[in-house]
Amino acid sequence: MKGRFITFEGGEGAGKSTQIQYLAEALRALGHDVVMTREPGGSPGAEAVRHVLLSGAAEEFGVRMEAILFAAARSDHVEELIRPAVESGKIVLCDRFMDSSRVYQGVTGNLEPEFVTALERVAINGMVPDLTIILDLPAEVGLARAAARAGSGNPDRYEKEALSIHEKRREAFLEIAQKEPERCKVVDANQPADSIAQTIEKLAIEQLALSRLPDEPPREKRTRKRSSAKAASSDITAEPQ
Ligand code: Z5A
Repeated sequence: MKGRFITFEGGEGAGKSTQIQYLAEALRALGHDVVMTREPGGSPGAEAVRHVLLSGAAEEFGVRMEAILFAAARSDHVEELIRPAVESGKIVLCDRFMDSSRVYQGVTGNLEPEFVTALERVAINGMVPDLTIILDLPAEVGLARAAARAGSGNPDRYEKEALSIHEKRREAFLEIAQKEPERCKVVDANQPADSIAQTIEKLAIEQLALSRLPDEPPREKRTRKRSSAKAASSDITAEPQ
């Protein structure tokens, strides 16, 4: 069976990492094989690029350069980790993905939409999430959570930006959800973590059921079909000898 790909999006401190942990636990309890990952990063190549991006080392070269680096990291992550995991039947939970590029580099980075779309197409190479959870809360609440987080140290490249920019990102995520309501579900993140977790678990289970692949035909039927249609080579590849 093909697995599933679920992404979590939202502003800083929205609770993405916390909620991924909750959902992973819930899905594992149902017997699913779950992989948790994040962007930028998630594969060795992408993790190498992560530091360059979050330290601010690439900032002086401009947002176009940063966007290309995010896309390079995403391409490696997709091909090395996400696609193989989903194809082998696992459920991949990813902390940020393509919508973060649309919002951070596209909307608040002021990059032309055509450029962002072209990078996205190359980077994801068809790997569109089955479900995207958008954790929504006022930017100041998220920033306060991120600042209060134990051991968070200095704010990173993005955390240090003005509140108005963070609010613009919040609006941009909500706009994506409005345009793609099938894929994107907005969850109020200004609640206790365990009630948010319950909402997400329900959403994820519903969405997985909706997109469940049809059951494979019974084994004896497939065998009969193969022997009666020797000329059809695609049938032969359907089952190992
Ligand atoms: N970026 C980009 O520009 N373009 C891209 O394409 C991609 C990313 C992929 C990645 O940073 C940065 O890269 C990001 C955008 C940019 N900007 N920044 N900064 P990151 O990975 O270091 O950080 P993040 O993705 O923003 O996540 P975060 O700040 O670590 O937050 P979070 O994962 O959403 O939240 P959390 O760690 O689960 O929770 C934060 C704190 O709040 C923590 O102490 C929790 O215990 C607490 N918490 C969680 N839930 C609750 C509730 N419900 N109530 C109260 N407290 C809570």
